[in-house]
Amino acid sequence: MDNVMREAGKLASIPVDVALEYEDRKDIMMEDVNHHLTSHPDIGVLLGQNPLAVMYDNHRNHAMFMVNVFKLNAFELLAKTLVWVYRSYHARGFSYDYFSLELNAWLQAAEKHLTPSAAKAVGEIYQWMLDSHKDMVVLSQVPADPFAALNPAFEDKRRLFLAALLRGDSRECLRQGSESATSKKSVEDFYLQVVQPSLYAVGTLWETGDISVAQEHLASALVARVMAAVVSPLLELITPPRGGAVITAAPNEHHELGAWMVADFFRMDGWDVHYLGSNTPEADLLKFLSDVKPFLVCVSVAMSFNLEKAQQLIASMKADPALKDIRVLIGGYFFQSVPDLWKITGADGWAIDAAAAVKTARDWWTRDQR
Ligand code: B12
Repeated sequence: MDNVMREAGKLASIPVDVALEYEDRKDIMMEDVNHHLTSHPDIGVLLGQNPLAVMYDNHRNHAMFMVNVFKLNAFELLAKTLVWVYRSYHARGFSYDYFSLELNAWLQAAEKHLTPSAAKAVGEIYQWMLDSHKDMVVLSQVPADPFAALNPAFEDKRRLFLAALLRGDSRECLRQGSESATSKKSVEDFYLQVVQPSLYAVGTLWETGDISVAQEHLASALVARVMAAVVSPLLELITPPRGGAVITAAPNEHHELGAWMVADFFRMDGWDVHYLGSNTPEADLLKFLSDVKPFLVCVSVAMSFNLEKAQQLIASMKADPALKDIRVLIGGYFFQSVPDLWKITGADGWAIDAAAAVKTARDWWTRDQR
């Protein structure tokens, strides 16, 4: 993976006007790609007998994702995501040959529908993806271990909690929560050593086709119940000696548990927390920030296609004299695997998890109080 990431890091930047041209022409290019693949004589085998709608959906996501990649020149993110695409679609029956055919079809569509200079710039990225095909096949077969590099003392708890989530056993999840989360320190460990890795494991199982979206929904709903029923009551009595913190998922972002966990860590650290949950629209968030005037805002992004939304939000804040001094901390799952990606969002800082988020915020706060 290191090699592929290095090569991705060397790809030539895409000029802004080329990224905008790709965005403008993406639908017509997608029609060509859909047509090209639908008329392939072996399409049934290529898609592993999945309905065509699944492929169309993939092409729509691909176009949206590539707009982000080109606008942000986020080629390491592209490399990581390509491995994920190969793994998750192959697990659902797509053949590896489908990916080469699809990427070739995008290359041809770019040549047909973009101006020659834009087609050349974009074409170089597609050609790199095509050249990386064999690496992608190999890398996507390397099994991910979401429990690696964690404190072994919590190994049993993790396995039991994950098993209960997968069985949909709410009683057992609540029982484990009540037993594990009894004080500030134990909540921190329960969140970071048990709940978060269990959810990552749920994601990996979905990615490899071992569980359905319904089971993923069930698991996240159970976690939300445990957090609300067991942890929240422990946090209510902490008086805020520090500043205000608005914590939200980015516009269009539907993953909320990471932001929620961050919010709970801030509560335990004595901040005056306003937790807004998922998918807060930009205009409403800006208005809320100017009403509340917090010391900082935490923005959570889990899906790469929401990166640009977060970037726009932060740009709007920085352009507004009333909001420009509010510190912006950004985080979320995929920032963990692409070093420095957070910098393209324009945020003031990034943190890998809820504990690190609080530490960064506290450093900023302490420095400002001097
Ligand atoms: C639960 C879940 C869902 C739930 C979310 C429910 C909810 N109420 O939040 C639902 C079902 C809605 C969902 C939907 C989808 N999901 Co989903 N989901 C997950 C899952 C399994 C867990 C997410 C989670 O809660 N993690 C636990 C939290 C605690 O971890 P965290 O978010 O990383 O947060 C920590 C840090 O990142 C950090 N942090 C987070 N935010 C912030 C903010 C700041 C400021 C800071 C400093 C730090 C910080 O601190 C947190 C605590 O330590 C992940 C797997 C994963 N690896 O995370 C997939 C995952 C994120 N989903 C994925 C996908 C593909 C999807 C879907 C497209 C399809 C699907 N699987 O259903 C849709 C997209 C929906 C959409 N339009 O946005 C992929 C994304 C892959 C990629 N390449 O981008 C993942 C990684 C699964 C996988 N392995 O393939 N999902």
